[in-house]
Amino acid sequence: MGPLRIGNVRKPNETMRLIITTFVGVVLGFFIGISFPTLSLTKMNLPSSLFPSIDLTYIEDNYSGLSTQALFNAWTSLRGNKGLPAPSYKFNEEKIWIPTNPRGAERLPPGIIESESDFYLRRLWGQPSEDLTMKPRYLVTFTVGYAQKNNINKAVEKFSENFTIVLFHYDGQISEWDEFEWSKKAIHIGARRQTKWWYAKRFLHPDIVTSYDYIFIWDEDLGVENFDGEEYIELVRKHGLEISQPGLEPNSGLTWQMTKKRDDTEVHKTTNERPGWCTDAHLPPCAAFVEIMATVFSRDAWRCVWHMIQNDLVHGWGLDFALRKCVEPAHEKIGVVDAQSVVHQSVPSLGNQGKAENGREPWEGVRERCRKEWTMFQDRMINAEKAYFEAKGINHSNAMTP
Ligand SMILES: *[C@@H]1O[C@H](CO)[C@@H](O)[C@H](O)[C@H]1NC(C)=O
Ligand SMILES: *[C@@H]1O[C@H](CO)[C@@H](O)[C@H](O)[C@H]1NC(C)=O
Ligand SMILES: CC(=O)N[C@H]1CO[C@H](CO)[C@@H](O)[C@@H]1O
Repeated sequence: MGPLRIGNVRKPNETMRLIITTFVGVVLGFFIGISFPTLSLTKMNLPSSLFPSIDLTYIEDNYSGLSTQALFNAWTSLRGNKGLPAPSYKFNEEKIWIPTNPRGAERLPPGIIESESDFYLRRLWGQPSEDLTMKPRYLVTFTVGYAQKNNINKAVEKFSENFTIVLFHYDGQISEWDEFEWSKKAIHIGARRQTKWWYAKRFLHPDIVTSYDYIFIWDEDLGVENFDGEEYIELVRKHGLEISQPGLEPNSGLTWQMTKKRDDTEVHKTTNERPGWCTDAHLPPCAAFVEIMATVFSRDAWRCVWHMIQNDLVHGWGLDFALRKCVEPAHEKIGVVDAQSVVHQSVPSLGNQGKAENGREPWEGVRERCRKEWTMFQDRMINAEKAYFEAKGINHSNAMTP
């Protein structure tokens, strides 16, 4: 900037330059002003009265306005003020390579690696260590369409503050849910016309949900009048259930005897099916079996089940029969909680998000795909086991359980 020639007649482009320079100065000063206190106020313990006119709400609401430039400015001013040394690189001449680190992160010192995460919401300000006033220990997910909002609202009320609520939206309506107070604290994930298992595979990786003792992966059409989340967990713990579901109240035609609520027990792990349905009393559908509409997994069971979910088999049909491969002994660790029950209302929801083709109703195509996926899943499981036993040199027709 040249010296100002006050009184002189300036050429238009000089006037322009002066205006721009002034403007840039003002903007820069402003960003230093707003960035500096947020980044270093607490650290430096300066009285906040030094920054009397900073409106913190403004910063919060305009977070995206904190440009890289602003952060750079703040950093420079920090360095200037505190005499911080430049980041030291002198150790880096010796390269880090740690094969036991997570794949792809071998170049990092182990102390910096965070290989797990969670769904805890944090603040934009303050000390990170003070963000969380509590860490819910259980996770509940519902895959929802807005049409089922009242049902979901009732269901959410049955889960205390010890549960993190995640909604998977298959119909693109998300902000509408904010009419419910709880929705503002829930996590919302949206992708149109996707299923519960599609979401679960993509957003509930075991390393992401590892903070939770139990994970509920539920449909949207469950009636929960006789259900309470905390009491359910208590029973599941007491009876050592790694994979479970609430008993189904006998309303309409139940598919399986196993999942039917009983009145004389807290929990049951085995049942009598129709004659000829069970080759083995310890195997599905007589034991080691729950359905996939209202499933609850322990952390460890979910770590296994997640790996079994196929990316392309989105309906999850057949998964119920295979859950037992994830816990041992399955007939003791899979069960139905009778003392906490739900009603399966069988609302055709996502089914109606299908596509009408060749004169068929949308749900028909969906149903057909479900059946097809069931067969495909079974085939894949059989082939995978076969390949394993063959590779091991074991006669698999002896070794394999049906
Ligand atoms: C939440 O969990 C804590 C710790 O387990 C427990 O003391 C509290 O009673 C739970 N809250 C409710 C509403 O059950
Ligand atoms: C595997 O076992 C079955 C039944 O015991 C037997 O019939 C078959 O010959 C065996 N196959 C091989 C390759 O050993
Ligand atoms: C939400 C909010 O306060 N937004 C503000 C962000 O900054 C602009 C000015 O750049 C204001 O007009 C908005 O009100």
